[in-house]
Amino acid sequence: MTRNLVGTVVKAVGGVFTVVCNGKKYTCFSPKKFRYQQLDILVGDHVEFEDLHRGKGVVTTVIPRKNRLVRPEIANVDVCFLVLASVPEPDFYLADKVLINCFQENIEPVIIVNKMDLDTSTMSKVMENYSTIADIVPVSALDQASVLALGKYIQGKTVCFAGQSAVGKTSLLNVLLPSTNGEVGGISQKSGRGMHTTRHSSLHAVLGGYVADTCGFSLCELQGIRSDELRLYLDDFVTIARQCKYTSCTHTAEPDCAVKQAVEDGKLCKDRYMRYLEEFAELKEAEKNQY
Ligand SMILES: Nc1nc2c(ncn2[C@@H]2O[C@H](COP(=O)(O)OP(=O)(O)O)[C@@H](O)[C@H]2O)c(=O)[nH]1
Ligand SMILES: [Mg+2]
Ligand SMILES: [Zn+2]
Repeated sequence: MTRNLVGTVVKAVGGVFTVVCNGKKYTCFSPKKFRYQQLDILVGDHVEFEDLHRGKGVVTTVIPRKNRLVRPEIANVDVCFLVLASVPEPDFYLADKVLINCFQENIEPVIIVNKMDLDTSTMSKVMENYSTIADIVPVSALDQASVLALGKYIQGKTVCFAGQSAVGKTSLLNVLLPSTNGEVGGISQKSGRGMHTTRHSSLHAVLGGYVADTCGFSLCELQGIRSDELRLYLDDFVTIARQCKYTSCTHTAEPDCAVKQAVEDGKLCKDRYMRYLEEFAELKEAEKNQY
């Protein structure tokens, strides 16, 4: 007699899926019909599976996904830890892109300001730019307690990291997962081991939720957003824009623009608005070159 269970795929290697259900790991296989239907099973998928015996199972259903990241391939990401630091200096253009993508993918962004042991001025700069858009949490990878306080965002969720190289993503992950050995400083500790350099991303059970061990590269690039839609993905702009004279105001050349007014009144970060203008112009330019 078999029964069906529901679990989360935490690892996928060559058609073998590790599925966690009630804290227990099952080794599951994809049924043949999935292959014919070209149905993928991804890390992060919530699946129904038939519990066979001795911890083995066969997946019967992939529950509809909330979202799907491409690099790494992970489904159902709830939260993105966008890591910024004093060194390297924050790339706010990149941070804007991550925030826009999070908004589009229905992922809650949490901004982590790392390396607080080195500098505190970055924190105020980040607050100026983003305090109305996301929670901002100061941490240091050298201070375990500060990192473990991120647990409130992890509990019951699937989390991935994003951010520039060398801000400390791997270091923070290593504090969360003392058992895994990542690649601190960008130097692969696995390098020189041969051909199999492809990294399969996995989810790790941490503080009552799951954390991906590969950062969300695809969140760092804007894809398929038109210049005149960009304004719709900036949460703080959207609220203010209700007072613009034109409902489709792009906050560039239109008269009676509430967003421009908010910048003048010091209610919206000027730097953020200037970056918006640049990003808008960049998308516009790219659209011109398409035709
Ligand atoms: N002082 C200090 N150094 C840090 C901190 N977090 C990371 N680092 C250092 O910053 C460098 C890059 O860290 P890494 O985790 O590889 O960054 P990643 O590229 O974002 O994964 C390494 O030399 C780390 O030791 C921190 O909180 N404080
Ligand atoms: Mg790293
Ligand atoms: Zn406007």
